[in-house]
Amino acid sequence: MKRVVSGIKPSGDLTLGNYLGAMKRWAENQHKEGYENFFFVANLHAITVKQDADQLKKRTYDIIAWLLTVGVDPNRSVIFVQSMIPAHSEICWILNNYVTMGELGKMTQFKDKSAKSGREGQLAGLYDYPVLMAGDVLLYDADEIPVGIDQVQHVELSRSIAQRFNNTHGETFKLPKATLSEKTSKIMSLNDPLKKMSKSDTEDSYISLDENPEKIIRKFKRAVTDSENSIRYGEDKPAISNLLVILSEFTEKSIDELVREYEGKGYGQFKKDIGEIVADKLTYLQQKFAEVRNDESRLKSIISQGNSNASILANEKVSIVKDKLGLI
Ligand code: AQP
Repeated sequence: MKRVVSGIKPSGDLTLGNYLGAMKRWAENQHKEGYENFFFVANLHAITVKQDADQLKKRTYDIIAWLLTVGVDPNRSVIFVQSMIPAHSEICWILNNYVTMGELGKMTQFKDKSAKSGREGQLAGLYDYPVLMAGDVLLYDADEIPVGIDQVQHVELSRSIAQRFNNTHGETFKLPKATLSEKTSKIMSLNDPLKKMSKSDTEDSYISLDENPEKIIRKFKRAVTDSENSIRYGEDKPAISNLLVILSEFTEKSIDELVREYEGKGYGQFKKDIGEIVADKLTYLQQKFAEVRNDESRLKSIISQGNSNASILANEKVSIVKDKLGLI
């Protein structure tokens, strides 16, 4: 049995990137034979950037409700909240002693996110984020981590940390492997196709899952395009390629099929169609979401069940680690 572990930060409204790159795949992967899935709300990761407390709490339940909406099934997968399992914070502190400042300083996400605040304003939590992430997966002996391409570097670091601990104290952690979906590993920003679509970026750069249809259609209409008015997939057409990937995910048609369908048609028609198709599907999902989100007592009971299943493994791992280190 292979174990899959992955999380989402409640650091903003969920985007098409989170949906296509993570949640939709998580739901699909549940039906693969021989896999055991653990999905969590990474709220401890979210506070590495300033958050409003009420918003953070609301978004935590929103993520759980979105997971259920897109088909993550609590009877097939363990769904839990990171902050409710103290073992995550505990293992992070311990693993901090198996990673160097040099390694953490090289992480691209830290460099990108801290660039805005300058060296003096950089938070230690943001710097340490990859160690918390290593703990998240090592606690559960995860085999596979389905992530977007931007997170691969962090999974590699988790492997190095695990390897280092194992070399010193004997076999303790399984070495996790990042798994990428070919097409959706990186959904790009609508106004800069060289940048990842991110929930904390400017509003017109992403589609949030709770966006109304008019706004969705408008944002796609305004999405940047490439030179030469033809619908093709390729490195020289990053904006159109990104839109083709999105359309392909929403229509279940292959990129080749779509390229053939749009031969001789212009960008205007293409972007209008994508806007309408995405708006339709999201409106349908939003209706489902509203029902699921409304039943907060059900959400709480799913979280509580998931927490209790996850805690068994997490606590066991922390206790093995503490024993090896002589921590009583
Ligand atoms: N644009 C994307 N394309 C493909 N996958 C994506 N993911 C996020 N954005 C894209 C994947 O979603 C999972 C959860 O991500 P996260 O919310 O925990 O962190 P993130 O990757 O940092 O997401 P954001 O939206 O960019 O958040 P902020 O702006 O707060 O940093 C991960 O598997 C991620 O790869």
